[in-house]
Amino acid sequence: MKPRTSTRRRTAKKATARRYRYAPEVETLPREKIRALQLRRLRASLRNAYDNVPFHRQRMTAAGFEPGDLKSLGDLEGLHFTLKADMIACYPFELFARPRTELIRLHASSGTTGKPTVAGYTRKDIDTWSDLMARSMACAGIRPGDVVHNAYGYGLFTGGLGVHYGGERLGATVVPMSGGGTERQVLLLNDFGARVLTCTPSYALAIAEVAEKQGVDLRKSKLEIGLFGAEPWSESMRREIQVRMGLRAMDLYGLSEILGPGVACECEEAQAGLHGWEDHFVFETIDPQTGKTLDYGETGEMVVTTLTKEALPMIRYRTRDITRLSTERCECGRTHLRILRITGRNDDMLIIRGVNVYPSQIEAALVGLPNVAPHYQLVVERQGTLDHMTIEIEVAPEVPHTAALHAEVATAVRHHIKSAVGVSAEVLVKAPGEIPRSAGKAVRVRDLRPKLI
Ligand code: DLL
Repeated sequence: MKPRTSTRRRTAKKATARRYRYAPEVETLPREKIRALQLRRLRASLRNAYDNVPFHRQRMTAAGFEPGDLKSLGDLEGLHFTLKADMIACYPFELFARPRTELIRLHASSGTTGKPTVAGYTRKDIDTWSDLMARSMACAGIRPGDVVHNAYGYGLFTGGLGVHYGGERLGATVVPMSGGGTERQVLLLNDFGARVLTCTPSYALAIAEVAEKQGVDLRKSKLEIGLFGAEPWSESMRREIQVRMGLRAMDLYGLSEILGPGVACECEEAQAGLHGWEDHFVFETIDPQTGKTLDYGETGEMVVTTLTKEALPMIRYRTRDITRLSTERCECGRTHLRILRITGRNDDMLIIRGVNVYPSQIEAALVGLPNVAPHYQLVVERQGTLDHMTIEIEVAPEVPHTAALHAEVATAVRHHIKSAVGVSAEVLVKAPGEIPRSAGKAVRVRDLRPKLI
């Protein structure tokens, strides 16, 4: 039996409310139209890079290529990669395609050693970024009128200001908290009635922990959505945060060399992979050893080309991020491909007795184990000719701290890691609070191996 008209109308209204989109036409563009748009925009973007950035012009000329030669998206494969090392060699402004006076903002990546990579934005770039962040936030379930508690760091890091401008563009009420001062974060999260928390997943856990210590039950607060990213995190971590905070933890991706946050975002309907906004970027995966382009579905290093950036057009930027791309239909109706969960960065891969392992694999196996808190660090040392790993963990605060229990937990974790990840590691159990907490990107690895010069 058909539902009565009023019920039907109500159901339709509910579906439309659920399917709220920031840019509905473009988010659901048929794939052949996306590709046609990409080709048009790629021509203009290559032209911008060729005409205005000597680095790109020299590389294209060396490959016997001129932007007018581009016939299909496949031709991109013949073009040069841009590496982080190229950005550093061109420090600070040599990759910019616009004079400095046309830039209204600079950001820079932290960079653990030496010089940072610098990103510049024209007014139009900031406008595009705000739109893409607003689109990403809506995709994750955030709505105009929501209170967004933004605990990403404000400053040279793109997280704080990126989410801030996107939230304002969407019509949300943004609380510019930045990272740190965790007790105060808990207080204002509650008092301002935030529906949304934005920060790194590791900082979300630190906030949850402080709230629990203060006797504040965030599961009873108005929080419903967490928009987390800027560092690799696992499905186990997602479950842990969701249970502890009583919200849906959504994944947000981006990098400063390409834009900042808002390059890709998960949708609330599927929560299964990040929709990469293909009207502004071309995504590829390559074999990191050979540089050969891989098919969709194959695991490799993601490479991104910008289509609309004015100040910093980027050609085939090697992100170092390891993932798979999927063009399978998504139940949300969006047609843009999905970047599956990023397992880690090329540079973070450890080789322990011949076994390749990413910190996020250890995290996936560790988080959620009985009596173990979701905080960890991996310490890597050289013992003779072999690399040796110690996993530092904490026991959960509510369990009794006896030497016997610590020994029991260490043995259980060692066995579990060996069977789940395939590596032998020592396990060092620490007391609650002993593993450093971070207000931004967590430091997961302490590498004590001698540096090769
Ligand atoms: O982390 C931009 C950002 C801010 C993204 C806030 C999401 C939220 P960078 O500091 O340049 O930019 O670092 C970029 O962080 O290449 C990845 O290795 C990692 N990363 C970012 N998002 C994710 C994610 C910002 N969702 C680098 N999952 C990237 C895994 C991520 N890794």
